[in-house]
Amino acid sequence: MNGAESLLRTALAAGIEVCFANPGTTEMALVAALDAVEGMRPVLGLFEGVCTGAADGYARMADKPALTLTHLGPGFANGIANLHNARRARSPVVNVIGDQATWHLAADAPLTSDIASLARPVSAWVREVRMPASIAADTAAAVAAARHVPGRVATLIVPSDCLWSPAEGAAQALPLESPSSVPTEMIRRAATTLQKCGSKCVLFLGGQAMRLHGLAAASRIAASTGCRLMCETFPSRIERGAGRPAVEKLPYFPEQALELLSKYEAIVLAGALAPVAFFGYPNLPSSLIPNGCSSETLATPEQDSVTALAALADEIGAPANDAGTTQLSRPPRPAGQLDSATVGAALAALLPENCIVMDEAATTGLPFFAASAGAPPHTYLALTGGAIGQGLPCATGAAVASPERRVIAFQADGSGMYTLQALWTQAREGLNVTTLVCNNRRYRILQVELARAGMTEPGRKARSLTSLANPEIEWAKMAAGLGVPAVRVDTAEALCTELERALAVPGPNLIEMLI
Ligand SMILES: Cc1ncc(C[n+]2csc(CCOP(=O)(O)OP(=O)(O)O)c2C)c(N)n1
Repeated sequence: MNGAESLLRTALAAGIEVCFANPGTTEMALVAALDAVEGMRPVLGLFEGVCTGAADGYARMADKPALTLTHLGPGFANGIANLHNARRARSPVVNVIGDQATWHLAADAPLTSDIASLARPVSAWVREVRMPASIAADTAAAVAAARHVPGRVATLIVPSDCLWSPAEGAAQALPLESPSSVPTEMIRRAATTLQKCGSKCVLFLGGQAMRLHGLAAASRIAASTGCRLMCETFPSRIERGAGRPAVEKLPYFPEQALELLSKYEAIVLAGALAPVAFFGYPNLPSSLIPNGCSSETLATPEQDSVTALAALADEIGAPANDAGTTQLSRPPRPAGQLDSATVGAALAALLPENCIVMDEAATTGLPFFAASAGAPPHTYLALTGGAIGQGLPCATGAAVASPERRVIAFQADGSGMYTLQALWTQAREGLNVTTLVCNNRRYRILQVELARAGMTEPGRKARSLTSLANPEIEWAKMAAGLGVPAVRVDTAEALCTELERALAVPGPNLIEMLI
C-alpha cells in the first residue's frame, strides 16, 4: 500500500465516505488510489470553492466530515472563502492538500508556495506530512481534530512523494470525545435568570441547541417561563416548521436588533456566542446586547447545550410535554409580480415536507423565514460567515449527504455567480436540488448600504459597482449549459406552477425568477 491508499483507508476507517475534489499533478497518487478504496466517493467540483462549500453543507447534514482534495497553495486558496463559512458554521471538514515532493520544494517550482500560511486562518488544525510512514497517523489525527466538538476545519498538507511511496498501512480512528458538560452552577444561574425575568428574557440558541432535542427542551423552558426563543441571524442549521417550536432570527441590521433586544432584561445564551453587529457603523456599538439587558451563558458552542437545556427545563420544573409547537399553516399561493414577499410566500406555500432549504437569497430572502414558520417540517441552513458564494456549493453537499431529501437552494444572483459551477456537479451526480435564483440584476444589499451611509443619489461609478444589469445575466441559459434543466419566470403564478413541477421530478433543476 502506498501513502495515498493509507490516507484514504484511514479516512474511511474513521467514517469518511466522500471526497469533494479538484486535483492536480501532486495528487495523482490519491486520484489513482480512489479506485482501490471501495466506499470512498469522489465528487468533482470545477472550482475549489465548490468543493469546500459542499464539504460544509455535507457536514451540516451528515454531522461528520468529508474530505476536500485541492491542489497546492493556489488550488486551496480558491476554496478559502467557503472554509471561512465552514469555520463559522463549526462544521467538521478535513482538507487534504497535495504539495510538491519533499525534495522538490527547494527548487521553488512555479506552483510552490507557503500552503500552511494559507491554511492557518481557516483551520483550527494544520499539519504537514513529513514521511510516508506517518501518513496514516497524521490522517487519523486530522479526522479527530475535525471532529473535535462541535466541529472544526482540519488541514493536512501532503507532499506528493509521501503519497506515491510505500506506507505502513491504515490507522484506526481515534476515539471521539464527547462535548464538555455544563457545570450545574451555570444551569442554576440561568434557571434563576429565566424565572426572574420570564417574558422579559430571550433564550438565544445556536449550534446543536437548534436541533430537535435542543429545541424541545428550549420549548419547554419557553412554555414554562414565557421567554422568547431566538437564534443567530445566520444559523448553521435549524430544524423548523409545523410541530416544532417557533424560533425567530435576530434581525441583521444592528439598529433593529438593538431595538428588539432593548425590550428585554436578560439574554441567556445556549450554544451561541453573544451576538455582535456584522459590521461597525458610525455611532453604533459592536455588541447587539443593549445596555440594561444582562447576558448570561448557559452553554458555549463547545459545551453540551442540549443536555444543559434539558437540565435547565427540569430545574425550573417545566412539564415534560409542554412543548408549544407550531401549527401547520402556509400562506396562500401568491399572485402578481415577483418581489421578496411573493417569492417568500410561493416557496412557503409549496415547501415540501422534510426538505432542506439553503438560504443565500440575501435581500430577496428576508420575508421567507417568517412566511415558512408554519410550513411542513424542514431544515434551514444559512450563510454563516458572510463570504458569499456559499449557497450553491452548500446545497450540493447537503444533497450528497441527504439523497432522500429535496434540497432547495434559495439563491441571490450576485452571490450565486461566485460558485455557479456547483450546478454542473449537481447535474453530474444527479442530485435532488431545486435552485431558485433571485435575479434582481443588482447587488441590492450594497445599494441599501450606500443609502444607509447617506448616499441616496450614488454617482455613475458607484452605481456601476452595484448593478449587474449590463450585460444581463441569463441564469436559465447558464444552468442549461451546465446540464441543469431550467426555466425563467416573471410572475408569482408562473413561479408556483414551475416550482410545483420542479419539485416533482428527481435530479437538479433551476428556476430563474426575474425580480
Ligand atoms: C466573498 C465576498 N465577496 C464580497 C462580499 C461583499 N458583498 C456582500 S453582499 C454582496 C452582493 C450581494 O448581491 P446579491 O447576492 O445579488 O444579493 P442582493 O443584495 O441583490 O439581494 C457583496 C458583493 C462578500 N460578502 N463576500
